Amino acid sequence: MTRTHPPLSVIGVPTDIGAGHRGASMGPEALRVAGLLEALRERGLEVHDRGNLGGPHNPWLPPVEGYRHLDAVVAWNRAVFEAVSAELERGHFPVMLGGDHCLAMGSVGAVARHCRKAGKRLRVLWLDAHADFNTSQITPTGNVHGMPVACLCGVGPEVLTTLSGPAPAIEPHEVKQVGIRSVDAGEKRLVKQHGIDIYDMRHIDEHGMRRTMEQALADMGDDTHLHVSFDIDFLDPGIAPGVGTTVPGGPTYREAQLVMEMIADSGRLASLDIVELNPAYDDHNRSGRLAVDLVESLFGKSTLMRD
Ligand code: HAR
Ligand code: MN
Ligand code: MN
Ligand code: MN
Repeated sequence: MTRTHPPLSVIGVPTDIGAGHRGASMGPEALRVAGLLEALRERGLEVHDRGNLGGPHNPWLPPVEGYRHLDAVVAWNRAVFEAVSAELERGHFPVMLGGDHCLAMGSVGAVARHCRKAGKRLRVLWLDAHADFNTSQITPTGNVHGMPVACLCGVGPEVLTTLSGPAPAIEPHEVKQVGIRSVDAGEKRLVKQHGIDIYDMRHIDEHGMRRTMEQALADMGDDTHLHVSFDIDFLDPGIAPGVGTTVPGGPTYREAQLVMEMIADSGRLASLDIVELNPAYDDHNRSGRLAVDLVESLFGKSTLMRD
């Protein structure tokens, strides 16, 4: 299947400011070293590497009122929001290279604001082991990478919930989560209360990945902007050890390939985060290379010609 994408703008976000382990700040370079840009160009895409954003260094402090490094998280996300907004404005497809998952507040915030202005529908597909729906009251760690989905839905500190404007960036029904297998006690109550569609590993075990992805990608139309937020810890740690927070029992290589292929076939993909790759935990950049392999499928690489 041949698909046309607008030019891609690749934006490095070299920070671990929201994480519980140091090292995700090296993620952007590991993805470049694994050949991400070349692989995308090989797909026939026009790819611009915008280099890396800058922001505060990680002071590695304990939580203050339930947040670690809140001011620095805000600074990084303002930079992400501005950069992604500028790329969407010029009609490009933004690709964030994380960096920890807190950056999705800036990227999804910018995408959501763009969709409202352009009259487009938004679908956020959150591929992750974690629901990332914690708040300062219920977080076991204070790490803000465990909070971006809540903040995007308007649940969180005002400095983060208003990044993209006064209203919540997204409505709960706009996000679908796949691969989830670690949700904290208080977080379980919150995701239920907000009605987040979570296709957890049990759902995948019972229905299979094909049916799961049909459900997660259902009801999109020509006017839908699909944003994929790909947390590398979505993948089973046996194939992707290079993350700070591994959770056993994730999707296999074949399941992950099918996820990417089905997203590509939807034809709606318009922005992407690749987050939480932590080279300090990796094995000779194995997880970085796997991410590149999967992203090739996400942009339509397949074994045979299909249509
Ligand atoms: N739920 C745990 C917490 O809030 C762990 C969150 C880990 N998050 C990520 N991103 N690695 O999904 O601390
Ligand atoms: Mn995450
Ligand atoms: Mn995760
Ligand atoms: Mn709506």
